[in-house]
Amino acid sequence: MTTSPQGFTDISSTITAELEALLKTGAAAKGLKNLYTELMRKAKPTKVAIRTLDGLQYSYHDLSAASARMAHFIRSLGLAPGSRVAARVEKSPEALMLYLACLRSGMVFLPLNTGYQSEELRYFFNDAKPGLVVCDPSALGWIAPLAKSSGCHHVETLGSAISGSLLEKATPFSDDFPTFACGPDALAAILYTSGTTGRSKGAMLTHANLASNALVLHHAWHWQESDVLIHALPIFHVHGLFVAIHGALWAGAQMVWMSKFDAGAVAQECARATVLMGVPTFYVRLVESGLLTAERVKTMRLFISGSAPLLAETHQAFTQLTGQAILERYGMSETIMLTSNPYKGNRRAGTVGFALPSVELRLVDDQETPIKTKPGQESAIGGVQVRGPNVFAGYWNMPEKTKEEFAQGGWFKTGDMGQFAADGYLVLVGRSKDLIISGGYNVYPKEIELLLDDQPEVYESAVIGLSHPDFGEAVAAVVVPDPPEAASRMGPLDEAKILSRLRTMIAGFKLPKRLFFLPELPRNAMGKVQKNLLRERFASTFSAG
Ligand code: MLC
Repeated sequence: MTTSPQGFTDISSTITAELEALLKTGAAAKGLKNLYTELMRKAKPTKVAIRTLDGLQYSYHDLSAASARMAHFIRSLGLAPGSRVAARVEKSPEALMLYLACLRSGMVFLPLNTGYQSEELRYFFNDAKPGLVVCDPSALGWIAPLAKSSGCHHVETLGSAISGSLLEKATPFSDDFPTFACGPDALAAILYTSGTTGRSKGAMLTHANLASNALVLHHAWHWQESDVLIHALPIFHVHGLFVAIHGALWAGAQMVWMSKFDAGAVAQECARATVLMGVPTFYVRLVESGLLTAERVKTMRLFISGSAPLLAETHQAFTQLTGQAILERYGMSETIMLTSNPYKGNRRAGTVGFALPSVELRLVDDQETPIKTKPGQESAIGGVQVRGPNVFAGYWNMPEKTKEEFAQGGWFKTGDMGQFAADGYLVLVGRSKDLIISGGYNVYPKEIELLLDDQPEVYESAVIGLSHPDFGEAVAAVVVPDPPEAASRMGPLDEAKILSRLRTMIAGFKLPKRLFFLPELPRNAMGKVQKNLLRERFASTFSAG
């Protein structure tokens, strides 16, 4: 079954016409030349684009001028369009300017989580071969040698307090830059996502992928120039970088910029903003804070949640407090946004709504045969597959992996299992991939198991996700010591010793929050570890406080 743009019927013809104009390259059509141009089309130069909590204001002219200077600087390094620019920098308006500079100059932006440690960065640098690496000044000492050993000759710094060599070196350049007409299929960004084998894959997103999704969301969520978005997400992932920032810029709207999520600060800004985007943890913490009331959020028109499942109880508690229903949507790095609950209709808890206009969505059975659904009847459960202008161009340097992830006819296999409710809402019911989503970050157990298995005290391990009141799921590991009989003697000291070693190897959000020692792992007749039994056994670890 393929869904129609149910829930979006009032805007789907406008979107179809605008998308056709945007994506066609013929002389008569507008034709997408560079995403940057589209993002700034509605920008009024003197309007404030970003306001920070320290009282700094950046106009649209400031974004354009600073990104022009950075674009000139990047080009002055001799980097050709298509070169990768890796950024492991703290969130700041200048970091956004760097992203815009990359778009304008035709570079491929490679944003990296600020929690990534040296072994993670070594892999990304060796795989993507960036022509320029930009990092926080405090990390230069260890990142520069890593970049150089991957063959990168240019390393600059960018600090969160308007500091760093990138800004110094870009300052002398002109604040006017002719945005490069790279065309719709040029790569705009590579986003690394871990995988079931433990090896990260770089999802390649084109200017057309990003522009088409921004256009669709602009209409689906009724963005207005008068909107004020509370931006409290990190800007190294699809959610904060593309969904949130593109939404605001495309509309010529304003962002209130927070370096990280803080329930008190967000609640305060709710008194004058209009839109908030967050992961479920944001909403759990906002509900817990007790700071939100209908009166406090009366200027707010839209609360959006994504990147992880929002519990129905959080959805309901939020509505009870504020009188507003959170709009849950569904997406991933490879596809940007796929579905959304309706803006005008019923935003139903526990569902991710309908396929967005231009996105085709189907469910398939184990044999990859599309599941047929009768109107008015709930469908069978199946693997979710998607197609559309938003679907990425493949994994960097991994043609075989890319082929595996697409079914015949260009359908991308999301790895999620879903079911259509009788009235067409999509409900996600599980994952076919072994994946944990903690506070909106994806963690692939295999990556952590490989590291654990390398530890001298460890014979083998199984990494699982356990229900967690704040993060939704939290990473935990069950470890069989070497020798297995030592399990009963292992205790908190061993746990701390192993975790402190892992802490230097992986970003903090991937670090298991608990280790359990067992003499053996439960296996089925085929020898496969039965993680469901481990999840059951340790289910109350975090929920019991
Ligand atoms: C931080 N920590 C986490 C964590 N975030 N642990 C597990 N899961 C997380 N998500 C750990 C840190 O390593 C640290 O450990 C401790 O918690 C406190 O760190 P912090 O920085 O103070 O945490 P906090 O500010 O509370 O951050 C929690 C959070 C943040 C939920 C606000 O993680 C966040 O902003 N998440 C959003 C992720 C996101 O943007 N995802 C979008 C992916 S795109 P220690 O041991 O050092 O104290 C995508 C597609 C789509 O999925 O559809 O959107």
